[in-house]
Amino acid sequence: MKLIIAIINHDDASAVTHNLAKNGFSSTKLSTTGGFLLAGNVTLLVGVEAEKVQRVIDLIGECAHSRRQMIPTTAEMGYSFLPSMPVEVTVGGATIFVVDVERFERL
Ligand code: 2BA
Repeated sequence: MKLIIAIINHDDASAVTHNLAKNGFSSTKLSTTGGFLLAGNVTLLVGVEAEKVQRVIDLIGECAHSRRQMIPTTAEMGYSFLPSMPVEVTVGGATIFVVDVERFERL
């Protein structure tokens, strides 16, 4: 068994969890915060048999879209700080980790 940990955009979370449920996959949704943008995102936990991992990743990919986001930065000029200059970053549709599950119990 594998555990899929998928970090997705908050705005895509409902569509992704609905798509998973519609196709028979359970998921748990956690409210998380990205360490770089410090913006809210969503982390999904999905436990599945190894042979279904790619199917789950495909279902997530159908609903999780990448976005371009402007973030403020502050440029330093020796003795003072310039006003913040926005920089654009691309936030991926989903960041996915797949890890082995040593033991799974439902009590
Ligand atoms: P954040 O950490 O808020 O990062 C949001 C986006 O900012 C990233 O999108 C990336 O485009 C950019 N970014 C992140 N760190 C950067 C840096 N040091 N320098 C320049 N740009 C940077 P994604 O890569 O698609 O990541 C989306 C979210 O997925 C991240 O939100 C974080 O919550 C999670 N994530 C990404 N890689 C991870 C990793 N290796 N481990 C754990 N979580 C990760």
